[in-house]
Amino acid sequence: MSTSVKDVKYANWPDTYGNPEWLIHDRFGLFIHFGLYAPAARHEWFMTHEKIHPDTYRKYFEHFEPDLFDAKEWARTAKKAGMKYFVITTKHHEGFALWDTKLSDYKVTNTPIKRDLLREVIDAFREEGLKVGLYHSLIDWHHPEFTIDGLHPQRDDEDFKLENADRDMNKYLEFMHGQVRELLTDYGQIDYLWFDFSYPHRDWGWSKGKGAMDWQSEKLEEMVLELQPNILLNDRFDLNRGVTTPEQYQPNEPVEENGLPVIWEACQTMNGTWGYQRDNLDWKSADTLLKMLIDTVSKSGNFLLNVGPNGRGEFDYRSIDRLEAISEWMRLHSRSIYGATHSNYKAPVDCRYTQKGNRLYLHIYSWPFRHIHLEGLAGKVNYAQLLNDASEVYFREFDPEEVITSTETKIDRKAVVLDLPVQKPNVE
Ligand code: FHN
Repeated sequence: MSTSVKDVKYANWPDTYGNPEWLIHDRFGLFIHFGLYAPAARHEWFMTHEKIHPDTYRKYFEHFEPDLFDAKEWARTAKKAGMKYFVITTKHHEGFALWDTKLSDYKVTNTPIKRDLLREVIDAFREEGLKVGLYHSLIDWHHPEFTIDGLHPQRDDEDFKLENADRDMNKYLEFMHGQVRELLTDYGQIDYLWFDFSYPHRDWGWSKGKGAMDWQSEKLEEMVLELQPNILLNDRFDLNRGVTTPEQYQPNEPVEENGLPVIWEACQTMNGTWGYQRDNLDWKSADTLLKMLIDTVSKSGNFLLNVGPNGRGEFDYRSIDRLEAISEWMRLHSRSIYGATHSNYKAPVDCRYTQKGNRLYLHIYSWPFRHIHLEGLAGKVNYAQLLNDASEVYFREFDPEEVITSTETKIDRKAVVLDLPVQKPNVE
């Protein structure tokens, strides 16, 4: 089933874009949201949601000193969890640059930490063999020429009109394109550029804000591909092509458009927020995150799992806990993820199939199983017995019409590996 990306036509991938083969093979990445919002510990939109005036917000700039920051530790943790690429916020909507930009004083090298943290992260993750992805916010709440729009709920329309009256968006665009140019010039090969975000965007139905024309997206894309011809791009600068990155969304089927597969990536949080939020109680379990990873790949997607490091520069213990559980499962079963995709077979209830070539991986989501009718492959199977007897069970492909009457399954070493879920309960 899984053929090389060169052999497949994708609905959202123009010939001028780089070859997305590594992305489609690697399947699992780390999203990192790190900025001035981290020490505030109330997630990355709190400046707007809590109506904080820029002058007040500046104290987070003046005191930004993630003293326990260790990019190598971040990279080791991501690699151990089985992640093959990462995407880090170079600048989020707050406008703060995590690198030593020459185009603004609102940058990490002007804070007490004084270091170019983006360079340390890129070097450390590249050293561990992960592909380099950069998130860059098109929106900028700090730049004096960025025209505020409906994304700033703390001001009503009259405020916007007053505030924007003397702003020149063309000056902001020169700045924004210039910072993108810096990122794609000064940090070696960048594998993936992740813009954020536009309204209206694809079919997500968001109805206000800026879109491709406002960003001069065609011109931006031309510059990006000139600087880094093999880079992969997402579609949030509203060109509706490139990696489709729906927001915390799990489709029911593999994502297609006009009968062609779409290259897509689910970006998901561990706890409902992207930036660090200390008091958040909405943490997903490792089991849930694993099932989301498997579910995404079973629908031919990638899974970009977010961590929001805290103000000291560390991954929160709750993030570490989940990444460690995922790393153990990936140690055993990453072959059912890397290079795998959806299957044309219909998985049994509460199971998922991922398939790689003629090898099918059955992921069992819930217990206890007594009998499952494995449509399209085997007949009635007593998985409980099988799982008890073997840590790995090979099933041969059966003609869909063939039904095995016995509870035993003819096993020969042909097509299918049954991988165990992360917890193998005692099945009586
Ligand atoms: O507003 C941002 C949000 O803070 C976060 O960065 C997510 C990540 O996909 N993108 C935007 C919301 O879609």
